[in-house]
Amino acid sequence: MATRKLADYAGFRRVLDESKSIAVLTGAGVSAESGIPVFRGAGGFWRTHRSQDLATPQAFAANPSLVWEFYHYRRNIAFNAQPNEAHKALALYENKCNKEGKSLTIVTQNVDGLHQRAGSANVVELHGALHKVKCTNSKCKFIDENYDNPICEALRGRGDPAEDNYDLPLIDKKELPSCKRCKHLVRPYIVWFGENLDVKVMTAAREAIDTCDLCIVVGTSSVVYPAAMFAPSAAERGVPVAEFNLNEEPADEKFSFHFPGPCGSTLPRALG
Ligand code: BJW
Ligand code: ZN
Repeated sequence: MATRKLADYAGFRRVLDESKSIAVLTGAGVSAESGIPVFRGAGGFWRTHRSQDLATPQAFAANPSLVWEFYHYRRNIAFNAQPNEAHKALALYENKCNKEGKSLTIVTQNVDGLHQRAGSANVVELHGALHKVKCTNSKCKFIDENYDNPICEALRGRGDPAEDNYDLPLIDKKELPSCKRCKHLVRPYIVWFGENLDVKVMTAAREAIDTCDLCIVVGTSSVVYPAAMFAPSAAERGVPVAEFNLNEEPADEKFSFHFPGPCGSTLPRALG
């Protein structure tokens, strides 16, 4: 990448002003300044488990009690978190786009709902949402919204990795969250590793990426597919890609702009 494009706010501004259709791909880093742990690196552990080892259908089948404890912890953090300056800057900019007849779509890998709570309306949630559950009964599969905290009594006081409660007995399936319709066990409505993304969601995301004339990538390590291929595919078509990440180096050398640093500071400056 040419160094002139490092933190080139004026150059980015010119491209931004000319763009008509903006796709914004976000990852855990956009919510880090709201106090939500990222997945990889130091923040990516819950107790002794790597987060990505618990976010699998195999982990849930083997130990639904443990996985629900992990998600109770994650729900508690997300429900109590507040949108930060990066979420707010994106919501404000979407509003500006709407007034000017431009479009802005956020394609997020996050499941915390903070973009919507900041005021963004056009959001595609690639990996599901913490406030939703899905019935595990293959004849039912009912998807429901649920903001209860805790989601069931048996999870009360559980899940905090800072507390010395690692050795509590497992919660019986009958006491874990159950389906409103058929009473079977429900699971978090989250796309776990090895699971396919929802077809409609994937179509909406591809549409945003394939039609954009500017792609903005915020706070993602760009290692999890299919999201990891979105920005590179836009760059392949010659669309400028601007990355905002704590990392000094861009995730892909084809990206046009790189803004290193906390996106709660860099993004409002770039979009303001
Ligand atoms: C800041 C900051 C600040 C910090 N400011 N920046 C092709 C090739 C190889 C493998 C595969 C492939 N296709 C599919 C796979 C398998 C797998 C995969 O990609 N594996 C890779 C790890 C290799 N993908 C899947 O299984 C997906 N399914 C699928 O593709 O189905 C078809 C298929 C299956 C199997 C084989 C082939 C095809 C599903 C992926 C589902 C991911 N789910 C999770 C968990 C749910 C969320 C939850 O429980 O809460 O989603 S995993 C986890 O990673 C989570 C995240 O959304 C996702 C991405 O992480 P993200 O957002 O990038 O976070 P981090 O922590 O990695 O990075 C944070 C970044 O922010 C860092 O860069 C920091 O520097 C930065 N940062 N603070 C700015 N303040
Ligand atoms: Zn059901």
